[in-house]
Amino acid sequence: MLAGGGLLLAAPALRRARAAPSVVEVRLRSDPDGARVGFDPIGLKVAPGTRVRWVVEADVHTTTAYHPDNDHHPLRIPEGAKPWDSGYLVDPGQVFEVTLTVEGVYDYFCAPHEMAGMVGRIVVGRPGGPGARPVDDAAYARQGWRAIPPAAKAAFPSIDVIMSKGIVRG
Ligand SMILES: [Cu+2]
Repeated sequence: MLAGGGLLLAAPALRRARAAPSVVEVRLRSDPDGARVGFDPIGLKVAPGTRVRWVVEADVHTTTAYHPDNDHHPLRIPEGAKPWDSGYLVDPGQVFEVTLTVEGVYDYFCAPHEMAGMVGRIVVGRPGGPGARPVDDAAYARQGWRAIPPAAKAAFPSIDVIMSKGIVRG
């Protein structure tokens, strides 16, 4: 009887261990003229280990981490986190995925639409790291990094709002 009871207690833990990682979806949107573009949601709070899936809805986009490895853009993801760059996503329904494990703030942009302010922000666990600090183009210039265009700078949702709402729509 004792052995049987022990097995019952162990079963839920086994199920949890085998569960797939949670996935959140971000749409890459555009109106028919390409005049209004954006990530939806633009801001997200997720747990470490969450898989983020970007899905093309319309137009051509990328999802590209703010990281010097990505054509000298400034570092705005946690130190030690792996940068990503989807390359051009051209077909509706096309997806690109990353799993975010390091805690902190991740800022990213769409290469063809960064000037138009197409950026996104994901907070993994607790906010911290370079993405949690204000944009500082003068400091970026000293590192040989690019400036962040004004429309992009203005578009980042605030970390406080992301933390309180969990999801922020553009
Ligand atoms: Cu875009």
